[in-house]
Amino acid sequence: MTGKVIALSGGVGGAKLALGLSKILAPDELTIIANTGDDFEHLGLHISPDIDTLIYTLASLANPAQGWGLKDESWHFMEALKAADGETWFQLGDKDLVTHVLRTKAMREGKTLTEITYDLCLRYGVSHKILPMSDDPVRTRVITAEGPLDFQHYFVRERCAPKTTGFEFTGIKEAELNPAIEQALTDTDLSAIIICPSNPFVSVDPILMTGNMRALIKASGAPVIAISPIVGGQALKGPAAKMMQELGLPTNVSGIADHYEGLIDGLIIDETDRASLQALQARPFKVLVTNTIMNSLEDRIALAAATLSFAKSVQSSV
Ligand code: FO1
Repeated sequence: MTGKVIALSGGVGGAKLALGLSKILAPDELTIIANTGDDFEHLGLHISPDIDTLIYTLASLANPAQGWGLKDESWHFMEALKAADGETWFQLGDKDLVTHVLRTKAMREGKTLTEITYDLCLRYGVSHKILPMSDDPVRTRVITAEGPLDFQHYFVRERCAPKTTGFEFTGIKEAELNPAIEQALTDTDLSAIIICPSNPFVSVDPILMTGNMRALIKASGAPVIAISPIVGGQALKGPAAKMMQELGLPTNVSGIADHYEGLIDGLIIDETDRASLQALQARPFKVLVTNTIMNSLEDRIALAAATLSFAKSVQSSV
């Protein structure tokens, strides 16, 4: 692919595709935009789970079983915290803790999240650009039948059990889009915008809702390609399918198509959902059916390559 590529990503699922893209594209050809709505303050530390998942994944340091946190981790801090009757519902490994301590210290010294993310990328040897959607705080809250819950309280502490009735993104109206994102979106060499297979409601929407992100995407003229995070009516990871069901939306690829219609030029669905292809062909975007399940590194690279060539074919037919 010639030209530059932007990928919008949440945590684990999105990071898998971002890794595949990073194996094909040079550092100056790929910009990854990270959701920061999952960020929170915990035990006095600023935690940015999606940024860290992206850094650790691209550095090949992520815990392969969880997808988040570091591999070969030790848990002495959590054991000591438990013995001290501290809050242990959110697991912070000893090595991972260093990232949160460094970020929190740098924030207190007045550095922006963008600068801190750049420094962390250098520290972990990640040369592709990871940009937080904003340097201003945005906090996702899941509105549930039991009341609103901060995202990590809903996701980790309550294990996504409460019924979802909606979402709110505290600070989103005031948050300024990261200026480096605006620069990337107005680059005349931009050739594709990829929406990774992340949760559309709590990972991708906060990015799309920040500042003039949607208008900049439209104005860029670059093909926008989304990869469905729903395969065979199930989310590969996380609560996307449960949320769709509880919100009364179709829990399948057509629900994803509804969500992104008007924004995307192409949708990639898994082979499992091939039967949905005919119905989707009536939509105002192109559809590619391929394997989207990314178990191995080869799967991630193959989906990244298929996404880039699909973007190219979508662009040339516009
Ligand atoms: N996810 C969990 O399910 N349980 C945890 O205890 C947990 C700890 C954690 C610590 C650091 C970090 O960067 C991520 C962590 N995650 C944990 C993942 C995170 O909550 C979610 O994957 C994302 O917010 C959703 O994209």
